[in-house]
Amino acid sequence: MSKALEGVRVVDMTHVQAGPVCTQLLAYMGADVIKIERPGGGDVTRSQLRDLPDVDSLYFTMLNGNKRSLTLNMKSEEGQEVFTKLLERSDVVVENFGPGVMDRLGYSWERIHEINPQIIYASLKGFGPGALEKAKAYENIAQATGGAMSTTGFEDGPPVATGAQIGDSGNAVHLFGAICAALYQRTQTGRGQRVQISMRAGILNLCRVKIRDQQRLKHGPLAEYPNKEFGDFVPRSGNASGGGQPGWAVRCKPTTEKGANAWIYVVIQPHVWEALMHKIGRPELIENPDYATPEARLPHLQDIFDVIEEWTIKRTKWEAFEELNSINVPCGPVLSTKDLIEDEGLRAEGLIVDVEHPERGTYSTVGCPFTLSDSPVEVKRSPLLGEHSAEILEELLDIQEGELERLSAAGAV
Ligand code: CAO
Repeated sequence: MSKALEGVRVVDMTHVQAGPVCTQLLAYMGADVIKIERPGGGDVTRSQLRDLPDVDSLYFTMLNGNKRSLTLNMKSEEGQEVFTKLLERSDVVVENFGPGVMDRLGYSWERIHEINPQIIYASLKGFGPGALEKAKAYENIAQATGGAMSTTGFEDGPPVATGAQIGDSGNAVHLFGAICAALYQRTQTGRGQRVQISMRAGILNLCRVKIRDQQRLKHGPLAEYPNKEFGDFVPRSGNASGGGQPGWAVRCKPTTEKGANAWIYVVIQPHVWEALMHKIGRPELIENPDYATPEARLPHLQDIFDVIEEWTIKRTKWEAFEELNSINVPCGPVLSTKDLIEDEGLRAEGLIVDVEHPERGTYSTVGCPFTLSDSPVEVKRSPLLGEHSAEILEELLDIQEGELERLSAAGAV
């Protein structure tokens, strides 16, 4: 069966997390992704946070599946010759270097566009034009500057970064969507174009409801927030739901000694109120004027979730989930990373996948988060450093005999 992006060649200049996750999605969709890496060490994540000595780290392997690796010294003349030829024969080039790196290498957008007017040149930076333009960025810097950290955590505690890598992997998804849109437009115009995203822009997009609430503040306190007092900015609101239906995390019966994740998140939709109160054995609250309508409940949400917790604490999170789900109450157990990696259902869904690696043996990775009925994903291992150098040079660049040795001797590959 064909793949959605079959025939699309991607020159992957990305490193660390944000860029590689984007190009991994392109590869999952069938694009031929050629990862360009510095000879010797390659992507810095190959050797970061290693769990096993001398083999590519999980940090690297889980972000670079389904790609081919070509080592190329971009600071050598020969390396640049090869790179230019690659650009001529490719559809997309993606990079997430620090500000100005591509220009310093001699590959500005103008030059890339001149080399191949059909190529799509996608860049991810920390920040867009303006005061922060020249600053480098990592995940939590993006969360700090895009509105996520100031709105995450509890009112009386410090700003908190989420465990979900919304700045890196989250923005990889934004960039993936933008590249696909540019590829589609090219089918109509025949032209490539420049695609740019900043990590902060992506976080801001994900903080849309907080910017909504910032504007609502002008008209009074945010009634659905658990906070008692409001200043002139959106406060941290713990586990309150960001949507129109109130929700909260409540404790359950621990099944392990520590019970750190013995919690369930419960949302109270107006039409499940009655069934929920019957279920937890508090039918007298159904018609109580302090609780009977969604508006009446808003100032009492903490009391209501305390009452619900009196019920959940006597059940494990899965028992509570089953019972609440049986009456259509939206809820979800708080699952640990251990819960997730051991979840047989996630494996059956193709979301946790085991992959064979020649140096580290079997490792588990996260599969493609979406499915296309005409483009099945086969998750493959990440490449070893320079594993496909010879193959790519011979196949794509028609190099002559002896050329590979010359490039290698010059330190270019
Ligand atoms: N051959 C030769 N040199 C190469 C090369 C190759 N194949 N690939 C990269 N390099 C060089 C670049 O030319 C550059 O050198 P100069 O600084 O001399 O121009 C250098 O390696 C990379 O520079 P950098 O600024 O990208 O790297 P850094 O480690 O100092 O910073 C990071 C890393 C992530 C902070 C920065 O790349 C960045 O801000 N990127 C944009 C935002 C981003 O993606 N952050 C997410 C990271 S995931 O948490």
